[in-house]
Amino acid sequence: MKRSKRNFGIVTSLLVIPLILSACSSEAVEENDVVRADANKTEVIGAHESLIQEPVAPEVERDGSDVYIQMTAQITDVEIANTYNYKAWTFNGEAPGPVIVVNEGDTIRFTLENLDPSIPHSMDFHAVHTAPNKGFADVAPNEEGTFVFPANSPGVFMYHCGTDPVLSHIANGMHGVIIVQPAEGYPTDAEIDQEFVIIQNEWYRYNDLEDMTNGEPSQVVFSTKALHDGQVNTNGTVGGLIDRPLEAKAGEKIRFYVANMGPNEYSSFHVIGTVFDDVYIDGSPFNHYKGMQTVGLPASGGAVAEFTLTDEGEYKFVTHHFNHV
Ligand SMILES: [Cu+2]
Repeated sequence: MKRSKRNFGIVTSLLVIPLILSACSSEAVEENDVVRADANKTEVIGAHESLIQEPVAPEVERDGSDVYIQMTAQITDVEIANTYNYKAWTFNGEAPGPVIVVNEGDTIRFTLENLDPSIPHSMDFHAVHTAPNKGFADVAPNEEGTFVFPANSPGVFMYHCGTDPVLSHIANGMHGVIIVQPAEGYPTDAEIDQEFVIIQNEWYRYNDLEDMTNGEPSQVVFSTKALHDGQVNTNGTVGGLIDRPLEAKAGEKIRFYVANMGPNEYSSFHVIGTVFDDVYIDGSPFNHYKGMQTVGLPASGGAVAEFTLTDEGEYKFVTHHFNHV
């Protein structure tokens, strides 16, 4: 596999794009119940070998402050780069998984349906308080598990599969964002004209825990998840937003719900050609900062980042760790 990395986005008078390019090829050879795609320990679990499970949309239904959320763990090919499909371990067939939005004070009644025929998966919501051995417990293949959590902390949170080895489950694609909207809103709500979800994650050599642990990411990518009807929804694909840049008008105030899935890299999130007027670290209204050039996002970190593009044009966003750009 050839490794190359580029990671930045573009904003126009219209808005943003992230991208990365890389090339990769794999050639599968069966070995016991594992398929080794090359000498670099690229391992497809035998039961996953020819498995492409059609993405199943999440179900979210509200009954008062009870929110019933049904999601799937499933195996799906995700295009990481042109001609390079990664047999991702996913939530609902997307990597990153679909964005989930609830309100502060809601009770999340969550069901995980594990469609993977071979290994257990689970759900770890960073937005909740629970005993992980109970609330984030493994769900066996072809079974489902139901868990109940209060969502009492507003913010932009990561969710991910917490099944051992967690690094493999996250790096193979099982991560996403849950937004808990603050009960009293953000002080800048009335100023916002457009809002988008932006997620950074990195990819490694296929299902190679050694590479995930000690290697360098082969791709560092941005994606966007549809927050409103008609918005673009992408996977963590190199250049995924280049062909379909996010759009806004010059002078509009833009809000990004931005999060870094890692699993390993820090993100120094920066939009070239502007300054973040208002930032809420981890999306908490209490963590209100002004005038930030770059928003630091540790692995699993999130933020609400707001800015205005005064001049018409194309604006890129990057992680300012330029070895990844
Ligand atoms: Cu998993």
